[in-house]
Amino acid sequence: MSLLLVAPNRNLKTLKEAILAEDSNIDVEVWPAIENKERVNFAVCWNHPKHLLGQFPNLQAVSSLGAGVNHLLNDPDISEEIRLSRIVTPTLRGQMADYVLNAISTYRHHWNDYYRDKNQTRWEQQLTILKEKCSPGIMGLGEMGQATAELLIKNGYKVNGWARSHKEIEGLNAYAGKAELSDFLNTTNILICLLPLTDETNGILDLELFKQLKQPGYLIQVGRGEHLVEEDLIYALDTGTLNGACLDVFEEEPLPAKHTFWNRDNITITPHIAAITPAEEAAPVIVENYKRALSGMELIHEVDRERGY
Ligand code: NDP
Ligand code: OXD
Repeated sequence: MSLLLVAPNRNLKTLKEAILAEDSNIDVEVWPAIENKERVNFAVCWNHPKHLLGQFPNLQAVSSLGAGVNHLLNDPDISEEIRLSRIVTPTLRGQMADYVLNAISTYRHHWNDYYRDKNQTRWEQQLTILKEKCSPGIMGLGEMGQATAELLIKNGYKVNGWARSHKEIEGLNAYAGKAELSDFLNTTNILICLLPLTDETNGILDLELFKQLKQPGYLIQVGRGEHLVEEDLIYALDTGTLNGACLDVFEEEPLPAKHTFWNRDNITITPHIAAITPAEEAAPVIVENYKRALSGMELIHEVDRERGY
């Protein structure tokens, strides 16, 4: 029996050590140097190569190394009977909430303009956008969305939130389902996407949606690249429907050097770092789920395949 770690371009040494510190009896394999494919029962994956997971005849469960699971649900090599899970930790929630709060402050205080001005020795005062004029609206009130809503509320923002089901969060104006989407958008001017990527949410961030925001709007996109219709974002920025955008996730990652987003002053780009699971927090969850998978128990943060997240 072995546990496989797969994450191209990531150094998995620390994670392997943290797993072994939890339980030194576990046989940990790190892709691509796999000694025995037959022995792999559990895999932990991030950006795993196509057709890799079909090579392990005794695979019982696969965990995402992060919170998102679309890369696992979309993989035809993971058969229906293989169980799926994800890793959500307090630090991950906290990082996401901090990222969004910081993105809102950066926008309100025009920090990006001042960084550019400094490079050109330019002194140009701008009016800070008052907190009272900001209505952040969070799409998706799951693990990341709820933590983000709570931090924004604590920081004095009037926050709207939208999910599939109605949520009771103190201080939050909650909206639910397609029927209440327009009302949610009409009262929001800083839109934060924290939805999972599913058939229903693919391409949800389009021009029609941006036009329904309280104008002018601002977009913070931390969900998945495929939520956003990229050309609609450019059109919305060019026509003043949106004032700007802060993007952490992209259809193609790394974002290609020739991509038009790089040349836009009103688009802030970060390289998918809004929240990253620390190895020492991921390891106990991985070890627990490895053991649960082997004994047929329900996994921590097991994915509901039917629901798609
Ligand atoms: P969860 O699965 O915990 O929550 C998903 C939320 O979205 C739920 O509130 C759910 O509603 C809502 N939702 C799902 N489908 C719909 C729909 N069709 N209409 C309305 N609401 C819907 O997800 P997480 O909070 O863990 O993650 C959110 C996103 O953030 C994911 O895309 C993930 O990949 C991404 N992420 C990005 C990171 C980064 O570094 N950029 C880091 C971590 C996560 P309900 O509660 O009613 O089920
Ligand atoms: C995640 C992510 O899903 O980093 O955890 O996007």
